[in-house]
Amino acid sequence: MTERKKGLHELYSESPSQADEELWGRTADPVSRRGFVRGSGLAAMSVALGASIPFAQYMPGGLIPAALAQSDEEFTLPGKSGLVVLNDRPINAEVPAHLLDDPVTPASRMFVRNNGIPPSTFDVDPQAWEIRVEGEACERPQVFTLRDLQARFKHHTLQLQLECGGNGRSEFYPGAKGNQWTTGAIGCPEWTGVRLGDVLKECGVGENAVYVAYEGADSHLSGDPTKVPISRGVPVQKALEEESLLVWAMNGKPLPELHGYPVRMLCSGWPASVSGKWVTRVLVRDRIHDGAKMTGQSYRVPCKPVAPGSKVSDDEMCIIESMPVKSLITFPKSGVSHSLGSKLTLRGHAWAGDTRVKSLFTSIDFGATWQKAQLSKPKNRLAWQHWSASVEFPVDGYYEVWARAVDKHGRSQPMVLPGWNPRGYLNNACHRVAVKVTA
Ligand SMILES: Nc1nc2c(c(=O)[nH]1)N[C@H]1C(S)=C(S)[C@@H](COP(=O)(O)O)O[C@H]1N2
Ligand SMILES: [Mo]
Repeated sequence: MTERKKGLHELYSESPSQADEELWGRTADPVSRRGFVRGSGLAAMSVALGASIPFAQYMPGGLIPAALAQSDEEFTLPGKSGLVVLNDRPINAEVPAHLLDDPVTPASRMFVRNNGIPPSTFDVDPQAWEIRVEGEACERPQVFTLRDLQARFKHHTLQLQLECGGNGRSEFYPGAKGNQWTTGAIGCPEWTGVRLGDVLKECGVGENAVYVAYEGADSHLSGDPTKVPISRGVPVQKALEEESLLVWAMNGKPLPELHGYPVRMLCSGWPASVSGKWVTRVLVRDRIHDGAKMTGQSYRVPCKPVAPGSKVSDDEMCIIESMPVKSLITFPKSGVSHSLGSKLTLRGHAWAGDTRVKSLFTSIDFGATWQKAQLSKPKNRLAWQHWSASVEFPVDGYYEVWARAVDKHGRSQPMVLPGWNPRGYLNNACHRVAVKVTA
């Protein structure tokens, strides 16, 4: 089962049009590489899906039907349930969309992304954990224990989204190396900690301050102690935002080991790689931070759009800042059967990097028409928003429900893949689920 699904993704990532032809015998437009399902290909696809496709004339080619695209495979990590493992060294696991239905993501449903080997923190004294705040632009370098942070600064609890910059990578063509995230490297738990800004101000942010970066206690995959797995940061203005925190709790409990116990940084709305786990140092830099995975092609996209497959030199790559607008359909689970004549409730979440989602639309005809959904306000800035809708289907058959969010500035999720980039970041294409409507 698992093998077949992986095979399908591989087939499509190598060549979507060829995959279409091999699987369904349909031909795609050789210029745009996008065709529409027709003829015997349509019949073959309907057989595989077990239903006819009423809106087939709008169904783009080169797209794995959602009914076949999503995996059910389960993997167990301590404290996790239902996560799909993408790699076990380092541990990386994502969450199937239907398991992200909770308004506040429980720790058991939070994706895990490690660039190195997590430190063994099971028997550390959390209160005595030390964080050094220093750097060229830090006026009064200091060491704080977690106990100091908790005693000296005001506590804040906020619901904040965390999304890996590479979430959605598996869909890019040509493909990019790295964890083949589908849609599940996102979560929005509630975090408790102190404002990073309060701590920084206590240490004096010099006029020459440019960036604030973290270092963590994890070690490099090679085992070489002189190498750092990851050390990233954000411009000072982002670090000083009210929602940028140093947190010790997730949903009212101590941070789980895999999520950075006992203290992590949290700068929500930007690639989650800026939210350092197991933080040991906070650096106030007088330049753009140049730590591991800040330079070269890491967490960068071409400054100007490029053709898929292009080679882009390092000096033409720009650091990713805010994540783009995006949404998930968390109910129903892809592949459900629904009886004709009754309404189907849909729901999910939407988020927009460091801005807000203005509206959310759903479609049951591959984006030919869209209906506006109900959308909640975020619990606080940088929390995801919940949406719900109810749809009726005209006849029985195979449908895909698509969701499309639009942010405050009018920027929409694309229906096809957004700007190709060498490392496969920022895929915010519409999420879709398969629904089989039975008479
Ligand atoms: N110290 C440290 N912090 C880190 C990482 C890491 O490997 N080491 N990975 C980053 C990346 S790329 C992501 S996507 C998030 C993942 O956070 P999570 O595992 O809590 O979901 O942590 C970030 N912080
Ligand atoms: Mo990430």
